[in-house]
Amino acid sequence: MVNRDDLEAPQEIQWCPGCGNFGILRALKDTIMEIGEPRHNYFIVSGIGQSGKVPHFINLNGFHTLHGRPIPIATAAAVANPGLKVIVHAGDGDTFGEGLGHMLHGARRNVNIACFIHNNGIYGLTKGQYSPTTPHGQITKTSPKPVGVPMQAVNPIGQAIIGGATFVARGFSGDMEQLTGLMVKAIKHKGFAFVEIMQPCVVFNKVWTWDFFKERTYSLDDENHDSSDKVAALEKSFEWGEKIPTGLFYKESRVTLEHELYTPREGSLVTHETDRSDLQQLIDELSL
Ligand SMILES: Cc1ncc(C[n+]2csc(CCOP(=O)(O)OP(=O)(O)O)c2C)c(N)n1
Ligand code: SF4
Repeated sequence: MVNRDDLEAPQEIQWCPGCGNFGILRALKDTIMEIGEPRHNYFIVSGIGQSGKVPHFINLNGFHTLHGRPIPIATAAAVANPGLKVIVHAGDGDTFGEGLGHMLHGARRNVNIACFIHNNGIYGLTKGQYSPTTPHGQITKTSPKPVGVPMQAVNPIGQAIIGGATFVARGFSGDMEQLTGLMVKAIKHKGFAFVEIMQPCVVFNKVWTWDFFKERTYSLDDENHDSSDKVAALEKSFEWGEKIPTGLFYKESRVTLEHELYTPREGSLVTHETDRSDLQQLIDELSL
């Protein structure tokens, strides 16, 4: 049993008033309380960005690593200790810019981690440069005038499906109930779970406002979408404009990386006994 006070961290929250990150943090806390497992079972990994501050603002084990690199760190933790619930919080720049290769390899490995991607369509921390998910033609601080962003955006849901993620969903930081439900399912899922979370950056992205998402988002549940149909899920990933689908796009069951590595061998790294004399021998050899 975990309550809200247990999750309060001493650090002062340093996001702008109105930022979508508040909703994501709130949903994460609700998720941890709903799952109800002890706090030491969780490990939160983040990269650099506004999203990267999450481990500082929740009282759980955390690791704030380099920009683009949370998924490799999370992979190592999940493989070394399959008993942990490993969660990644990363931005759209973090995940689809420098981190895109890591995201795709994490997905094809089906490592047992839940990735919560804060997609505000902009680089927030570094003050408003266009990101890999900023739509073509949008005017930003760094897009050439008057054309705006001169290239097409990454399709996060499509990338996750093609990459091999076994749980692929989209939430919105303004719909707590749906987002919390998706986070609970993603953490409980055995394998690479990817949740794209649409998040307004009220300072640097004047297009993706709260109203923009409220007017456009609808739940795939309302359409009886078949989340076991990969091709239908991929087709849905291209729907973006007047209507933006949210909810579970795709789910399948596939053996995880940890299971591939440890079967039929016994135990994971965390359960291995370390023989200090072997270690000393190695140190002696290397220090010759
Ligand atoms: C290796 C490396 N490359 C680039 C940067 C500079 N940098 C810091 S945050 C950031 C982008 C942040 O945008 P995003 O990941 O979308 O997160 P947000 O702040 O919007 O949540 C960049 C490019 C860095 N710190 N380290
Ligand atoms: S700059 Fe944008 S993403 Fe960063 S805290 Fe402010 S509103 Fe949030």
